[in-house]
Amino acid sequence: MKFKLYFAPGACSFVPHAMLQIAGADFEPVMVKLHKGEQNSPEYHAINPRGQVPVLVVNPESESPVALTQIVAIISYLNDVFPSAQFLPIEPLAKARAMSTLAWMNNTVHPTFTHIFMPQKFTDNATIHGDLGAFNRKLYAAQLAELNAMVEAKNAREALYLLGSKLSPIDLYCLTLTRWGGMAGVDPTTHNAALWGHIQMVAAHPAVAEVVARERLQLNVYQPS
Ligand SMILES: N[C@@H](CCC(=O)N[C@@H](CS)C(=O)NCC(=O)O)C(=O)O
Repeated sequence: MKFKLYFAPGACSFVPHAMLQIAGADFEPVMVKLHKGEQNSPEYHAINPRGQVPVLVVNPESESPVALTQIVAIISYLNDVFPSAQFLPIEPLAKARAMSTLAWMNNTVHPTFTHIFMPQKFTDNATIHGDLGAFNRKLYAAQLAELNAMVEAKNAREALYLLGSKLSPIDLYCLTLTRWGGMAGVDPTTHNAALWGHIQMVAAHPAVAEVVARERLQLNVYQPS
């Protein structure tokens, strides 16, 4: 089976990008330059009318390729298609708990950052963009602290990854959200030490390191103001 993944460097699409690499999937990564607005072009809207990454195209060379959007759905699909990667637990309750964390990351933490990075998506009143950013920076810092506590708890259990011995999409999403923290004013080296240590370990996984290099990511993007 072949795939095409539309991704943007450093965006949430990192999660499926790394999963495809870890699984050894036959896929073509296609870069979308969000800063140039490529996601709003008619060509890209023909692929995803919502103008966002990621999009996973299944069987892109076939007569009926299927474009799948939404990270949580893509994660669930890749978990089913690549069972040997053991991305998610098999036991129903453990799997549901993993999905619960992923849903929270995707529907709460991720949009909190969007309020900081793209306030224009939430109000066209530019005079309140600063306030929106400031308020959501505080929320985001608290959410990263929650992730840090999750990592501390898994360290106390002496587990390698957040779900145990296997690298999961939760660890990958942690990497993305922690990087974004740098842009939101949270220095990962002085806050959330456990989380910072964890994402460096995740980034050193050979398949993840390949994707970090392909997307040319720097893990710490914090710049003091
Ligand atoms: N809920 C969506 C969120 C996707 C999303 O927010 N993508 C961002 C990048 S992290 C994007 O494409 N932003 C460009 C835009 O909205 O213009 C998902 O899970 O796929």
